[in-house]
Amino acid sequence: MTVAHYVLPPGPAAPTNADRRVTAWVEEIAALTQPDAVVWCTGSDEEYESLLDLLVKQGTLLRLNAQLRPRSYLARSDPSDVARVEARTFICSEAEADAGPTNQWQEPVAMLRELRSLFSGTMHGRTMYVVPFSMGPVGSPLARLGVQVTDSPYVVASMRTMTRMGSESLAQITPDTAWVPCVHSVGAPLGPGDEDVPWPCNDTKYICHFPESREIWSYGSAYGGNAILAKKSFALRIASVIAREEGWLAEHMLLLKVTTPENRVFHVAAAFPSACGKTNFAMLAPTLPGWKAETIGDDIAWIAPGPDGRLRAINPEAGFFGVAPGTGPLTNRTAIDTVRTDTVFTNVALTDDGDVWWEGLTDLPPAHLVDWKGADWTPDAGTPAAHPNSRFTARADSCPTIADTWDDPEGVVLDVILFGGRRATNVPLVAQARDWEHGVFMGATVSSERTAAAEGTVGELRRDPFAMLPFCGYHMADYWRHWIEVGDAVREAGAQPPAVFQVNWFRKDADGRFIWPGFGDNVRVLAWILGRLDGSAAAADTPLGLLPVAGSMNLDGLNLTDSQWQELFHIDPASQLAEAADAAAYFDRFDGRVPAALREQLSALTTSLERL
Ligand code: GTP
Ligand code: SPV
Ligand code: MN
Repeated sequence: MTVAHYVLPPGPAAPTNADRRVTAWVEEIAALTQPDAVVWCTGSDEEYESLLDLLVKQGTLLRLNAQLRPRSYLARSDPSDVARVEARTFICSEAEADAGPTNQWQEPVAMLRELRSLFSGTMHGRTMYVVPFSMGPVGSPLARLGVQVTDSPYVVASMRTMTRMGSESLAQITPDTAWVPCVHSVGAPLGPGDEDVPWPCNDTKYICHFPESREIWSYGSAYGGNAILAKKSFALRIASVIAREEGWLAEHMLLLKVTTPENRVFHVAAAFPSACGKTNFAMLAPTLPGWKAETIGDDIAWIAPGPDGRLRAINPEAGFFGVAPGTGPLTNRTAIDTVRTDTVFTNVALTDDGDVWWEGLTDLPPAHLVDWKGADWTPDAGTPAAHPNSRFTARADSCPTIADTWDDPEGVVLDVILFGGRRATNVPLVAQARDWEHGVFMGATVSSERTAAAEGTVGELRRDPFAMLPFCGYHMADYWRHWIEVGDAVREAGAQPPAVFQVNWFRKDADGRFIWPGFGDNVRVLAWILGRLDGSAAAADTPLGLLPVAGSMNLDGLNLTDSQWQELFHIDPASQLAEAADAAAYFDRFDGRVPAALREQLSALTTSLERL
C-alpha cells in the first residue's frame, strides 16, 4: 500500500480535535481506495441539506411533492440491491470454531488481503465521507463509538437519521476510548468521463466482521443493513462480541414503555425476526381503554445490569428503517404519522401527484403508479408496486408516540422480555416461561417463516434463535450460555431478571387466514402478560409453558369465537414432538457447546409432551 506517497485529496481538513488514531486510519483508507475528495461529516443541518441536494442532482433521490410529503424523498435502488445478503455476510474470527455453525466464516488474514485488493482504487471518481457516530446517547455510559467511511452519500444521509452522527460523536473519541472502524464502498469506481448511475453498487458483495480487531468492511451494496454499518454490523454483530466480554447483551429487540389504566409503568423488550412485527409492536396503538404504549426503540436494544443489578436497556439508534408494505392507517397509524414529513423512502411506488404508495397503505391502489423499478404500473400489473422489503427512514423524534425517556442515557428498567416469530402453526399466541432458563430455551428454539428482509425463499421455516441468526457475532451456543449467565449475575446481585414470554401473532386457520387480529389488539396479550407479573391473570401449566386460561384475557369487542381461541392455543402432541425432535437435531449441530440447562429443558419438554 502507498500510504507514504498518497497526499490526501481536497476537502475540508480533519477537525483539529480528531483523535490521531482516527485521522491515521482515514489516511490509510484514503490511500487504499483513492477517492477524489475526503469530507469529514459534522452532522449539521446544512450538511444534511446539501447531501440531499446532491443526491437529487445525481438522480439517487427524487424530491416528493412538498405539499403532500414535506422535505421527503424517494430512492430507487438497483433492482439487484434490495435486502441484506446473508450469503455474503461473514464473521472473520481467528478461529473458525468461534464463529460457530450458524455463521459463515472466513480466515481473517486471507479475507483482509482479498478486501484490500477489492478496495484498492474503489473510490476513484467519488468522495469519501468520514462519518463519526455514537450508538446510544452521546456520552451515555451504555453508548459505544464508531467511524464509518463510505463513498455513498445515500448511506451518509441514512447514518445521519439512524445514529448520532458528526462532530459531537467524534469529540467523544479520545486516545483511550474504544471505537469501531467501519469501511464501506459501493464498489463502483468512476474513470475520467464515466457517467455515474443513480444507485451504484457491485454484483460482488462482502459484509465482513472481524470480532478480534473489531472492524467492519463492507463492499458492493448500498442497501440497509449491508451498508448502514452502525446498525446490524456494529450494534449487533460486533456489539454482541463486546457485550459478551463485558457482561451485557446486544439484541435484535424493540423497546416499549407501557402504562396501565392504573398508571403503572412497565418496560418490555421483544425479539422478533426481521419483518416479523418489531416496528409495529413498538408503535402499538392500544385498543383497550386506558392503556398507553410509547415507543423507545424498534429494532435494537442494548441491555446491561444497572447499579441495583436489574437489567436496563437503551435504544442505541436514533431513527427507524422500517418496512413499508403492510403499514397503513388501520394497522400502524403511528408509523404513518411518523413518515408524514422528513422521510426518505426506498423502493416504494410513486403516485402521479408525487407522493408515495405501497401495498397495505390503502385498501385499493391508485389507478396508476410508477413502481419501485421506475416503470408504469396499474392494478392489473400482477407484480407488487412497492418492493416487499421497501422501507422508510425517519428520525425517532418524528414519532408521535416516542417516550420522553427514549434517549435517557441511563436506559430504562426492563420488566418483560418477549420472543416471537412468524408461525402459521404450533406456536401459541402467548406462553409464559416458567423461569429464566426456560425463557432462554424459548429464545434459543424460535423458528420462523422467512421474510423479504433478506434474500432467500419467503415463507420457508428456519430456526432463528433470539431473532439473532443473521446477527450474532460469535458461536450461537456460547451466546445462549451468555444469556444464562446474565440471568445468574442478576440474581447474584439480589435482583430478579425480567419475566420471559413467547408470542406469535401469525397463527393461521385452515383457510390460511390469521386467527389473531394483531397490531393494536396485541395490547390484550400485553395486558395478560403484565397481569401475570402481579398474579391477576390466570394461567395453566402446559408442556409449552404457562398459557392463558379461558376468560383470563380481555377480549371485549373482539369477534373471536371460542373455537378460534382454542385454535390459538391448540397443542397437537404429534407435531410438537416432531418440533422437539427437530430442536434436538438442531442442538446437535453446535459442537457440544449447548449449555446443559438448555438440554435439560428440551428433555423435560419431550417427556411432558409424551405424557399428553
Ligand atoms: P425489521 O425492520 O426487518 O426488523 O422488521 P420488523 O420486525 O420491525 O417488522 P415490522 O413491524 O415492520 O412488520 C413486518 C410486517 O409484518 C409488516 O408487513 C406488518 O404489517 C406485519 N405485521 C406486524 N405486526 C403484525 C401483527 O400483529 N399481525 C399481522 N398479521 N401482521 C403484522
Ligand atoms: C432487518 O432485516 O432486521 C432490518 C433491516 O432491520 S436491515 O437494516 O436492512 O438489516
Ligand atoms: Mn431488524
